[in-house]
Amino acid sequence: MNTKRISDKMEKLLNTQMTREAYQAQVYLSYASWPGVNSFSGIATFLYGHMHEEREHMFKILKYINDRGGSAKIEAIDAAPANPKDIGDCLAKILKHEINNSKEIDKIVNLAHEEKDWATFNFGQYFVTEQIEEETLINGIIDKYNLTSTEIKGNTNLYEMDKDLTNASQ
Ligand code: OFO
Repeated sequence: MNTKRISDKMEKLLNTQMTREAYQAQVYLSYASWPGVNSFSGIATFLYGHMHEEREHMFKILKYINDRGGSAKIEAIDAAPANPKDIGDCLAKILKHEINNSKEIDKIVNLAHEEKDWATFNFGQYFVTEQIEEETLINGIIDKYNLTSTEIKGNTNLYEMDKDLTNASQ
């Protein structure tokens, strides 16, 4: 019996987002490995944590598609971008990835609203909230980074910030 409870269009959009979450994880993985080999182990730990979070998002969407009678398709993931120039560039690029991702999440919520697919609309709210948290978190870290790297000469404060991030919330 066909028990599919999402439209074909929604199934396609969710599948695209599932692969995008896998890509987000690739971005964090690559950006975490880079400070890791450059002695910023706190920043690396923080970014590895986010890599795991993005993978959980990917799995959450996979499960939702299948639970609604659709079919999750595992597709190729784009390669992670090139290494950033420095920590500031790394953080700025992460924020940009998150903002772009938020726009993609909005497409799901918009379509769900248009189709009166309230189950997916409700499902999408988790990601809307998550994106608000992530953008705010990264923005806050960028503010700290700007303070530490421009207000005081030398890397003492950058070192302190790196230690801070080891225990920062994900
Ligand atoms: Fe940036 O968290 Fe996934 O969606």
